[in-house]
Amino acid sequence: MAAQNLQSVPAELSRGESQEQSQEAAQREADGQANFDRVMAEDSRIEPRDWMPDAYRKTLLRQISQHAHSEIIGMQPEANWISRAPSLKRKAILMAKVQDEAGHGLYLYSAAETLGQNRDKMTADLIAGKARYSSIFNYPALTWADMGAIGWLVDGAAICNQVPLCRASYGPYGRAMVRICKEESFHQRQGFEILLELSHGTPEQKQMAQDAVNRWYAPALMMFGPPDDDSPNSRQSMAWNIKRFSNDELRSRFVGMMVEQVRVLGLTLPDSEIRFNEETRKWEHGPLDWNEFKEVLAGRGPCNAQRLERRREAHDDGAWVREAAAAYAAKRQAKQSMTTKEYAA
Ligand code: BYC
Repeated sequence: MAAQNLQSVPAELSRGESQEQSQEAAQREADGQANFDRVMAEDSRIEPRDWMPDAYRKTLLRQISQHAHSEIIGMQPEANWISRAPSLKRKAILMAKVQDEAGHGLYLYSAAETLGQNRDKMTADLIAGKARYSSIFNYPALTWADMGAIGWLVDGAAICNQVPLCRASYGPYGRAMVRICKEESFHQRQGFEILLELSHGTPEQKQMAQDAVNRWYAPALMMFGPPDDDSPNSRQSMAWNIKRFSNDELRSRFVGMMVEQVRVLGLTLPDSEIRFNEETRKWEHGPLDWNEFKEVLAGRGPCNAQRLERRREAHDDGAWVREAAAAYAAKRQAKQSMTTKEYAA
């Protein structure tokens, strides 16, 4: 009997403790949820240490990692033109722009890390072809005018999509977007300026600019994502104040902006169905090939294989840098702990 009691007392105690712990955990979760609901209702911000629902964390990680990978893969079409830029000035500008994209990728990977995601894992997923990045970067940049069209249309679409993200409910993402948008705005102007110069150049140059606009227009419109009826994530992301506007709403605003700017360029948009609907007060555009979009997302776009192959090569080429950085960090840490020991002694 005594032996039985001896065994049962600690078991009961530990059951008691774990019940208490689980009650505390449940209370913490209820408080966390109440705080989260309040923040959403007040349109305020969630910070990394705040409690957040798992689904919110997952949605943010899905979007932020996709966005970070887009910036990194997005360096490729333009980097391919640095050595072929027509002047030293153009080379310097393009190089600075591509460097900015790398910076954007790094801010965004850092934002994803605050949600508990490991950066190496994100990179591993990307190079294994398991992660998404923007459809737009699976199209080829065929001529110098494509640098203009990418800057004007692709960065223009990016700004339209990303300015509302500066108010995203997750603090680190919103703050990263503020800086990114400032830089994107410079990028768009440099693209516009390339096209402006070409469109006022020789007839061949003007034609080259028009061809580039013709090729990038529809893929740029698809950057905003599938039509609202076919966008499974929009509603929840908008309820959580991550996305502020639907895909179609932003696409329509973008068309309205481009209609004005293309006139200044002296070029045209390859879409005869663009019109302003007086009733809805929205810009409308012609049909887009959503099958093509699905093919690109499935990895079967014109450049998907090439982009991933180049990213893998770059990762392998960078192995020595990662090894050197790790060795340097270990050396510094050893030196630091030695100093701490000496200090303690
Ligand atoms: N490409 O329910 P939906 C740049 C996916 S970088 C590929 O509407 P959501 C630049 C979507 O992820 C520009 N995938 O999703 C860089 C989802 O799949 P999962 C990058 C796309 O998240 C260098 C599924 O389709 N910008 O500007 O509510 C040089 C259903 O879609 C795309 C960003 O990443 C696409 N275009 O809305 C120059 C902005 N569209 O995840 C320039 C941040 C959709 O369920 N991201 N999908 O497997 C966003 O604003 C939103 O994530 C999206 C999609 C509007 C893109």
